[in-house]
Amino acid sequence: FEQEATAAIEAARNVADLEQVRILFLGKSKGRLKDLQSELGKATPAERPAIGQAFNEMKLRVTQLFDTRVEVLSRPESQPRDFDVTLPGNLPRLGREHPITQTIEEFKEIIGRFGFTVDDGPELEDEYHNFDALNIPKDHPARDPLDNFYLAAAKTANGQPILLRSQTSTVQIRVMERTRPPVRIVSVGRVYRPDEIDRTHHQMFHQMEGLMVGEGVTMATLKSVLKMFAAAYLGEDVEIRFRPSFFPFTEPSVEVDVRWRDGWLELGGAGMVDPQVLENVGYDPEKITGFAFGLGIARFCMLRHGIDDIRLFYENDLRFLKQF
Ligand code: FA5
Repeated sequence: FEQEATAAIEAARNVADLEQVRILFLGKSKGRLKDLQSELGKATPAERPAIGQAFNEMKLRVTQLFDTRVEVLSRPESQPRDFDVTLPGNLPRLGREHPITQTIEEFKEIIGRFGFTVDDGPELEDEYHNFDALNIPKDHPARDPLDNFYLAAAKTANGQPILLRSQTSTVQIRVMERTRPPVRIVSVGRVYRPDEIDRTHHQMFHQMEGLMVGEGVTMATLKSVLKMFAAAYLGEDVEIRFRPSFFPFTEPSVEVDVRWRDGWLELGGAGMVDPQVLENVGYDPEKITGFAFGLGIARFCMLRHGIDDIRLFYENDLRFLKQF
């Protein structure tokens, strides 16, 4: 019995097999040990003590071996594997940064080389920072509720309307309010306009605002900074041009175009900070001058990668995003 029980216990490969062995050999009602025990009754009274002792010792060895095997086969490393460890694994699919985010990071890096640091302002703005301080008159069409996302229910503590900022130029004001010249910053972020959506327009888009204020800052400084910036991003042979334009917060004002394939593409607006704006933030326009620019981020990214529809950036189709 002992030999057979020992062999069966050692042959069991898992806890379930072992349980079958237990029922067969050690089972309380029908197990073979039970049968053996009843055989003991046939021994003569003189034989009984020795046989009984031998039986008990044997029973102890078998049950101890059984307990040890149960413990070993219950360990995690002994559990059966239901997969083939030799098969190649499935690599987790890695995400990546959105192309707009990649462009923003690259912009910050490039413009940083020209000594510009990165600053920030809120996306929810009051009318003062979005319009008044930027010299945009009360009756200017840019303030039209149909051209802006005003919040219907909220006002500032002093009763001003609040809107989703329509341009990053708001950050010019916020930065100048809290710092003294010289200033050399950029700010990149989302702006919102209820424009008609088409291949080059969306209702939420990204702008990079630049502001440089100090002694002796001129249009020539502006043009060389923009030219160096565009060349670093789009390539050395890039051409840019200024077209006369108008913004209430710059004088003179220009539109910045870049030459692309057969034509010119508008990248943003720029100009010399209007003396009135400098006064609004407590700077002395007699002593210092400054330039500012506001560029559409997606336009650059579209140029470089030959993307013809701005909507692709905001639809988040993975087949598009995976290409960057
Ligand atoms: C402005 O927003 C001015 N704040 C720019 C500026 C800054 C001028 C500093 C002077 C000094 P404008 O509305 O033209 O200007 O927008 C600037 C750029 O943002 C555009 O050239 C274009 O590249 C981008 N843009 C404008 N509207 C949209 C839109 N709906 N979707 C995507 N990009 C847009």
